[in-house]
Amino acid sequence: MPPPHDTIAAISTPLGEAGIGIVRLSGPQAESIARNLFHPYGDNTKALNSHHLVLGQLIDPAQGEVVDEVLVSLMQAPHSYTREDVIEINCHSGYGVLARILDLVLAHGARLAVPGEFTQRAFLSGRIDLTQAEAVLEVIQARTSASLRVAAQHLAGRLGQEIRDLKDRLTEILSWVEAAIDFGEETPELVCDEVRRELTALEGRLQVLQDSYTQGRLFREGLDVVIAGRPNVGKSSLLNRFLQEERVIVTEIPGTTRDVIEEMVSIQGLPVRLSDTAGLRPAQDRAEELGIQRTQERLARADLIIYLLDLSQPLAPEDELQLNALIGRSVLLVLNKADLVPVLPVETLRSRWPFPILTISALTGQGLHQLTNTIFQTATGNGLSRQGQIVTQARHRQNLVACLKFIKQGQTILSTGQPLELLALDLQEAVRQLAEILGEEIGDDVLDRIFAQFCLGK
Ligand SMILES: Nc1nc2c(ncn2[C@@H]2O[C@H](COP(=O)(O)OP(=O)(O)OP(=O)(O)O)[C@@H](O)[C@H]2O)c(=O)[nH]1
Ligand SMILES: [Mg+2]
Repeated sequence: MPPPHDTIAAISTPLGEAGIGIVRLSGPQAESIARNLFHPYGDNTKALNSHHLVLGQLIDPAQGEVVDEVLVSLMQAPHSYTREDVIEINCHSGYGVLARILDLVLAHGARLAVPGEFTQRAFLSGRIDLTQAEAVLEVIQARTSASLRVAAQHLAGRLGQEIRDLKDRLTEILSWVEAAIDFGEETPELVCDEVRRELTALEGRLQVLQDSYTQGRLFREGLDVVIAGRPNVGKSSLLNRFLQEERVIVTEIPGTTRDVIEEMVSIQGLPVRLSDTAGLRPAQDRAEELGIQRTQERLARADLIIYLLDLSQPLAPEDELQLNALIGRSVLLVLNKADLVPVLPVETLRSRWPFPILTISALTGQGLHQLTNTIFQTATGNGLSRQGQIVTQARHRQNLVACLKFIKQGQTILSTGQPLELLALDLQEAVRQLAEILGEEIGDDVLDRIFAQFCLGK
């Protein structure tokens, strides 16, 4: 793909009223466009040195009218985000100011960037690999400190480095196999043994990376937790407890919540999408029927279900039906209203359903700490891994799965004594899968799909 030669521009901060907004330009004309519009205060000769911030006025040359007082920085190629000349105009943030400055730079020769185009240029110029480009979006979207930590490691290129290591190792093994093919008949058994041993070691490392996606997905997308149960058991009260605010209406009237209410919370650094739902019972009108339908849809795709029971009430037939339907799913059976006199037969619950049982009071907060611990443990197994690289992107996982498949095929070829040419083909494919993760061999359609997820100005 040839490097782009036009100059792009976009508003890089959210459109709205705020202290600072930034219009960014990248490309060969960035500096000259800025020089046309920007009038530094004081000594002009020192203006726009690379990597310096300069204060002055942005003036519309057509009317000689001052648009805003701005700070402008020039980052000359190749020492910039895109490796092209980059200009950042720090103005005041407001719809009118930002739109006017953008219009002016467009009128002076820049083209409006498409979403993700700055980062795409950073990738195309070779400053970052594709895992790092994807990490930019991960950093922007990180909801908790733990998610951010993983994203920042990816941005720093740690995952890319690990993949490059694996790819180099695999390429070396491939070169042994190719050499053995060239030497023809006298293929030494020794080479095959060595190849087998090395491939097994690589399989182990690839498997660890592939498995890390179970956690990685959680960091990126969050854990989908649904609170369900009969009306009035305290589902909405529990959501409010988690959020520490009166987000949802709570009343003593059964059937208060009729829709799904979803909020993000951080549970020990884990991003959790927590949904309060309409209570499960035979619906009494059309709205409730639709609400209960939504509850069932949410239950079907939840990662974890908090099934709430009111321990001051006997078990209802609806509960039994629902709990039977949830066998095999990840469920916590949570008994609420621990501050009241218990009626619920806990031993019966324990003997009939395989779910962990916890007791809480959404009213007093009793047991909440243990509940959050259990949610965290259930989701992460042994807690969040702090060592090694974590794969967060489905795209990376797919390539890892394919890479492993080709290596396993290769091992079979070795152990069944088939021609080494076949092994070489599989290893070439395996290498190609890793190159795809890094973006070294990748179709434009895939690239477009990746960068289309970005916001404008990134
Ligand atoms: N004593 C006691 N009352 C509680 C507790 N949790 C909730 N309640 C009360 O139970 C009633 C129902 O609470 P909600 O949170 O609205 O229950 P819900 O499950 O969302 O009910 P629906 O929206 O109708 O399905 C309210 O009067 C709450 O104050 C608790 O731990 N102890
Ligand atoms: Mg409710």
